[in-house]
Amino acid sequence: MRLSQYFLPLLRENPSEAQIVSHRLMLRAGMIRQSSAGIYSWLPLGLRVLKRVEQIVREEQDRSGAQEILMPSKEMLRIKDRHDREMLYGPTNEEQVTEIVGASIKSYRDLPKNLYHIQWKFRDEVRPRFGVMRGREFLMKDNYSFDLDAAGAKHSYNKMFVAYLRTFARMGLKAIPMRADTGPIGGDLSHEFIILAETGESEVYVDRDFLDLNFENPDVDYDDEQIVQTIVDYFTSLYAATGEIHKPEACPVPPERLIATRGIEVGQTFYFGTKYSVPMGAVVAGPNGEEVPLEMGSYGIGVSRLVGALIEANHDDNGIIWPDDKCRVAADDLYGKLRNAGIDVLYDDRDDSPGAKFAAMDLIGLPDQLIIGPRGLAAGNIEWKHRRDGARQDLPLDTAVGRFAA
Ligand code: 5CA
Repeated sequence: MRLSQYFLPLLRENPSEAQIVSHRLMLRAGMIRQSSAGIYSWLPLGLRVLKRVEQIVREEQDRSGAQEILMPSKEMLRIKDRHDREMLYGPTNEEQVTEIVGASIKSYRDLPKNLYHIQWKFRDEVRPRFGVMRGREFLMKDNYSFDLDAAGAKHSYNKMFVAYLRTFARMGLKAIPMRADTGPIGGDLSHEFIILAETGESEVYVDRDFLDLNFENPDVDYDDEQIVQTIVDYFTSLYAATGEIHKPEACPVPPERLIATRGIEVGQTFYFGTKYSVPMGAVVAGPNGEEVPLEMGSYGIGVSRLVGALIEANHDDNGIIWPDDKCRVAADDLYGKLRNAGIDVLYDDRDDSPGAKFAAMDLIGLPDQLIIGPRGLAAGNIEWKHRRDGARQDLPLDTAVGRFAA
């Protein structure tokens, strides 16, 4: 696309209504335009980003075994009935999906099931603010798991927990799962996935050691209950709680190890058992023919909020810096292959600028430098630089190992 033809209404000035950096940059970069309080139009650049975020969310849902559906969008809509009485649509789709599954699934043999949809929600928030972070209209992925018993429901919960870790890790975000209040949705087990950020709306308390955990994409066989449970245990072994449930007197972490800060909630998981299925009569025939109410959980991700959260985590004074992990994946892979081929490699995997890395490598003087950058990589190439004469040449990535394994 030629920029001369692209609809990209950039703003020169900082819009006065935008208090946080993501809101400012989304308006200035022509990604969104406000329509009314907490409601935005998504312009070409913003929509492109939103769709990519949505696609990552979708791929990880599908990978975990959840199946996509689409339910109607009217939620938290205050309407007046014919007698002028206030009416309120349910705030999420718990009831609707329980009705669908309850009416369609009759036997325990058809379980478990996990259905998700990605749909615009409307919530008449008291204080919409911070752009897409707290909107009145926002894009949410919500899904609902149905199991025969509590053990099955726990496995479904754990699978979603891991799918969330994978989803956020793929976006380069460190979203910490924290014990959370279940709020109006109810139930006894809930986690909020929260990215630490001073501008976040949630108050959080986290064991400092959490920051050292490895959040890289866990590779997982979702059917293996033990592996899934192990990953959940690893990420719940350290203390992390939201302000609503944190009690200083009951906190197991000594004060010097406890970080009190703020964060952006990008997802939440709930296990609520039979809270909806019993009153709605959503039952299946169990193995002995008896009626068993469905065990349920629900799980949400703020897809449009994630666009703001990504910018909060990836910007500098000049603007947005979209995360790009292609180079790191290629570099990790090449490093592994070179080592396997018995080649002695020093891999500069530090979070530094390219200039700083080139300078350090010249300083220490290793004879060959392999440089992986986004442009070359797109053409399948890396750059090979000789330290002695400074000569550089492109090398097809797939020939690199053979070239050095002489
Ligand atoms: N039914 C459950 C999960 S399916 C539910 O509604 N959960 S929720 O209320 O926690 O919302 C899920 C996610 O949507 C939140 O974690 C948050 O990331 C996002 N979200 C909630 N309210 C807003 C809002 N007003 N603006 C933008 N994103 C929001």
